[in-house]
Amino acid sequence: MKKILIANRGEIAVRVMKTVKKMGIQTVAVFSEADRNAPHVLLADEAVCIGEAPSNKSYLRGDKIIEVAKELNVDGIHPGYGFLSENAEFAEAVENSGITFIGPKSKAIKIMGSKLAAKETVKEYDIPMVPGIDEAITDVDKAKEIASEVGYPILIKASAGGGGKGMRIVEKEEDLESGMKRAISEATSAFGDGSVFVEKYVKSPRHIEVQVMADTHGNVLHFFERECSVQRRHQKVVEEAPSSILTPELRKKMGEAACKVAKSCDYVGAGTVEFLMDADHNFYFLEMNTRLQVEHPVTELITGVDLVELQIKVARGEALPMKQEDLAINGHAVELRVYAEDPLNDFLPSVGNLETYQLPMGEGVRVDNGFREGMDIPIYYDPMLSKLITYGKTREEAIELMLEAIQNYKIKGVQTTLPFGSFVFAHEAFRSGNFDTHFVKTYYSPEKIKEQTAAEAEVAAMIALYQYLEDKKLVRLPSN
Ligand code: MV4
Repeated sequence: MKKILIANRGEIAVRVMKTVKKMGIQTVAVFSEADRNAPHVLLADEAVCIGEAPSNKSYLRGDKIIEVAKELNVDGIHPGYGFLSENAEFAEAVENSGITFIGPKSKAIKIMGSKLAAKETVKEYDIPMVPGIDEAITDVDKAKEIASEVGYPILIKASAGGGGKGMRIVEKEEDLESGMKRAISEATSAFGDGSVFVEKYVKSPRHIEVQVMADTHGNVLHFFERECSVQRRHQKVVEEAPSSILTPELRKKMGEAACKVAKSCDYVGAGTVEFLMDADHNFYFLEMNTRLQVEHPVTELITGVDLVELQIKVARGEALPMKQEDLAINGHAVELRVYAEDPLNDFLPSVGNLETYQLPMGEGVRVDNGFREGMDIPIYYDPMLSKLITYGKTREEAIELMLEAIQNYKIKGVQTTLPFGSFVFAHEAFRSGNFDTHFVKTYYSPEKIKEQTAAEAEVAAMIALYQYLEDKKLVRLPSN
């Protein structure tokens, strides 16, 4: 491969290009009219405007992107995450045009895009699943039968759903009929597919996912787990690797289960197998994401591998250059997604101009960033500015570094999730490792950040006053 087109924008386009360049491969950026001066455009060897600002006129225009790739003699297309990354038709169209799609075959994308097809596919592989039914269900009596077998509360899920969309908890039998009718009609209008199924509702789950990578020679490796239990409305905000609760035995079991999920669909490339873990540390397969994930850096920091480099190598047909025994966890990494959103105002997007934008630096600090001082944040896309990642020998060290890095990240002009990050990483429940997916709902309110800001402002005022009085020689504090 001599030339790779990155079909994405923002921090992930920049991150992918860094590795492509490191490998001595030429880079092609595509961009919308809103992104003319964006970092990913300036970093690329070649850059082509593919349309107007809205995603459906630019970053989602698979046909246009393939046309550009053919014109510039591109050998491979890296889709990043979001946009076209899990679009089976796009992956197929890329391959049909003689270009390598840096990702799995469209068959695997299609299977894992449907929760029911995924369950069906992994069935014979002895993967733990949440008790329930693994086929589309419309009959209320059948649903009642399953529900009384597994016990209430139950969860109705849409097969085509994702990220929590189309889920409905049912507490008792008399609510099942109306719950199902609503779930089916919601799924039909949201996804054009009304298939729903029923599972036992796991009450206080933790979200633990396993990074896998497969080559075209039948090798599948896992790169241990990430924990992403701190979410709000199914949007991850804080991630870490490894999870603070896994034992080596559980880690091995989950890693092996994840590899089996990958094998079940002839997976190639980087993928993530999501599990739920209940309070008794039972784990259940949920779904597989067939892309490089936002939170992949925490895995890179604890394993020392460059996952994008491996993606490119396996896409070129090379065998994975290591064995499972060669992989080990070294240290601990935490990540905060820095969004231009206002944590004091229901996390509404806070777009505007980055009047001040200075990144924290130092040993153990990594910032995967897509912005520069002075830039406007486009309203058209996901408002994530960057990912702040810190690495330490221990979890405590990584968390301390994170709190320091948040203080050293200077942003003016928009509200961000940085203060929310300080709240999470300073919180006793997070620090002790005793938390689940209800963390934000249980502990967070805007007042928590207001209190924090007020306390910080008080300290700042005291320091300023002291300095003022010192400068005027009005006070002398005892010194030694
Ligand atoms: C569940 C569950 C409890 N029980 N399934 C949310 C998104 C989708 N990936 C699956 N999800 C869940 N499935 C059963 N049987 C709870 C969730 C869930 C959740 C999962 C992971 C991370 C955060 C979550 C927040 C709320 C609910």
